[in-house]
Amino acid sequence: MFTRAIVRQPSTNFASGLTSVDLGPPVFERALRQHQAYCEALEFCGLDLIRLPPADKYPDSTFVEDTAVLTARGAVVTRPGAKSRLGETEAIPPVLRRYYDELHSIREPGTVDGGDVCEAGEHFFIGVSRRTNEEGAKQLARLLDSFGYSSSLIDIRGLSNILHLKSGLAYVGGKHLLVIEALRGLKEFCGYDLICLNSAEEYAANCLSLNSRVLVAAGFNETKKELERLGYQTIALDISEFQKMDGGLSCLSLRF
Ligand code: CIR
Repeated sequence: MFTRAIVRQPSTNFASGLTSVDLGPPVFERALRQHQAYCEALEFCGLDLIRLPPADKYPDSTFVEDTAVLTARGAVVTRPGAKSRLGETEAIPPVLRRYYDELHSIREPGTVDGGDVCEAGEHFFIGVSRRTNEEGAKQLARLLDSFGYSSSLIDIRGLSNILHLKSGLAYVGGKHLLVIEALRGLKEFCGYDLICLNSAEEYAANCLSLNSRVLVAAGFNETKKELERLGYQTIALDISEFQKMDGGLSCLSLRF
């Protein structure tokens, strides 16, 4: 059960952030409206929001998920893999100290983006990606182990179509994992029930399970219908402007 989420409104220079997709520049006013609707959906799911001020110095800082890994038993401040994003973590410890007795952190030369970390109950999948290096992934695995969680590393460096592990994988509840085709055959997912996305809906893999609801990107109706068929209550949210900057639903908050 989540009770809180950290969010950060996009800064005015949000369009100068990093992106690898070719969907055109985001429209700032629309991004603000979409962010507001996202925040309202989190509140509807029972979360109290902690709002960090927008930071012009860091155009990607609205993707606050990448700055920490928060669990019920411990918190880890990450070390994002993109140089332009390293300073984003400075805003995190002052907030987390209110809720966690001890904060851990990823140390140089390790790098971890929170978007590469997929919690599935007592187990965590950690992506080794263009952002999260092996050293960072191993540091995180050791910290999770010290909290009493198991983890497995999944190397996605060979997949050019996803930035982070959670761009292609989501845990939605029970034994259900939503996966893109390229990840479905992995031995690490043995014992889970896989919901495989159709190729036109792969962006919808980054959905967000929050208490009794699943947030799904709007416009991906097959995925939404499949989740509903399996008994999940969904909320569709338009996040087109964040998609243009390589982001998805999970990236916009840190839930705990
Ligand atoms: C970046 O490239 O770092 C941002 N434009 C997008 C980060 C998305 N974050 C996430 O998936 N957790």
